[in-house]
Amino acid sequence: MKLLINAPGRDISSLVNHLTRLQPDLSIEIWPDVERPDKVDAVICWRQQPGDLLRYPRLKLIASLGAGVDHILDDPLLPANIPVTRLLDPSLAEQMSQYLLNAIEMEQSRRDKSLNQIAILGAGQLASHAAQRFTDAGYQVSCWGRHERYHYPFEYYSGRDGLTMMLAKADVLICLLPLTPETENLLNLNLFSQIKPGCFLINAARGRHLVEEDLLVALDKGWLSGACLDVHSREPGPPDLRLLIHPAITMTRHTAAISDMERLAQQVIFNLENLQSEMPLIGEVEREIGY
Ligand code: NDP
Ligand code: OXD
Repeated sequence: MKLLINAPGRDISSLVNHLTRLQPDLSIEIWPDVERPDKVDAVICWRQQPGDLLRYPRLKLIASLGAGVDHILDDPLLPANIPVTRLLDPSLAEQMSQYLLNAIEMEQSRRDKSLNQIAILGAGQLASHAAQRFTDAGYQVSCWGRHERYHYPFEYYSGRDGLTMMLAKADVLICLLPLTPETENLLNLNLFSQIKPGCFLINAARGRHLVEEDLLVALDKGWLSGACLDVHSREPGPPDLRLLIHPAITMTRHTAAISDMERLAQQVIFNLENLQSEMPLIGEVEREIGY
C-alpha cells in the first residue's frame, strides 16, 4: 500500500511517526515530492491543490486530516466515486467543549446578566459532546440539526421554523455545523434579526458560515453583544482587520480543537484494511450532501 500525505503548511512529522510505528511496511510519500503517482492508493489531505487528486489513477481513499471535509469537497476536480472520510475523535470533541466553555465563561465574566440558554447549530460529534458538557455545567442547551430526531438527549430543533424558535431564546449561539452549500452564509443579518437581543455568538466551525459584514452590522445594532471567532473567511490568510480590532470580537487562530495525529493514523490504517476486505469505513461522509 502506498499512502500520500498532501497537507501543505501542516506539520505532519508526528503523523508520519505514528503511521510508521503502526504499520512499518506502509510506503509513505509526502506531497509535493511524489515519486510514483501511479502507485498511490490513499491520500490524507488538508487543503490540497485543486485537481491534484486526479494525478493518482489507483486512488481508493481520500482521508481528511481533520473533522471537516469542505476543503476536500471544494475541489471542482475531485475524482468521482472515491470514498472521502473525516476524522472521528473523542479528544477533538473534548477540546472543542473546553474551548467553548472558556469562551462562555469569559463572556459571562464581562456581563452583569447571566447566560443561561445555549443554542448549538449542529447535533453531531462536536455539538452533542459540547451539549453534554454544558448540561453538566448547569446551562440549558438546545441543538439544531438537519434530520428529525425523536430520542435525542437534549432539546432539539430542525428545519427553519425550529431554528427561529431556538434563536428567540438563545443567550449564546454556537456554530458547529459542517460547511456545505446549505450552511454557507447561514449566520447572516436575517438570522441575527431573529435572535434574542444581546446574544453572544461563537463560530468554531468554518469562516464561510458567517457573513462577516453582517456580524459588524448586528454588533452595531446591539442585536449581538459580542462574538468569539475561531475561524474566518480568509483562511489560511489573515482575517479582515475590522474583525481583529473590534472591541466586542475575540479571535483565535483555528485552534479550538486540534486533530490527534495518533488517532488519525489509527483510523487511516483501520480504513486501509477495511478497504481491502470491502468492509465499511470509519468516518465516511456523504459526498453529495457535504458531510
Ligand atoms: P458532524 O458531521 O458530526 O455533525 C454535523 C452536524 O451538523 C449534524 O448534526 C448535522 O445534522 C448538522 N447539519 C449539517 N447540515 C445541516 C443543515 N443544513 N441544517 C441543520 N443542521 C445541519 O460534524 P462534527 O460535529 O464532527 O464537526 C462539525 C464541524 O466543526 C466540522 O465540519 C468542521 O468544519 C468544524 N471543526 C472545527 C474545528 C476547529 O478547530 N475550529 C475542529 C474540528 C471541526 P444531522 O445530525 O441531522 O445530520
Ligand atoms: C477540522 C478542523 O476540521 O481542524 O478538524 O477544523
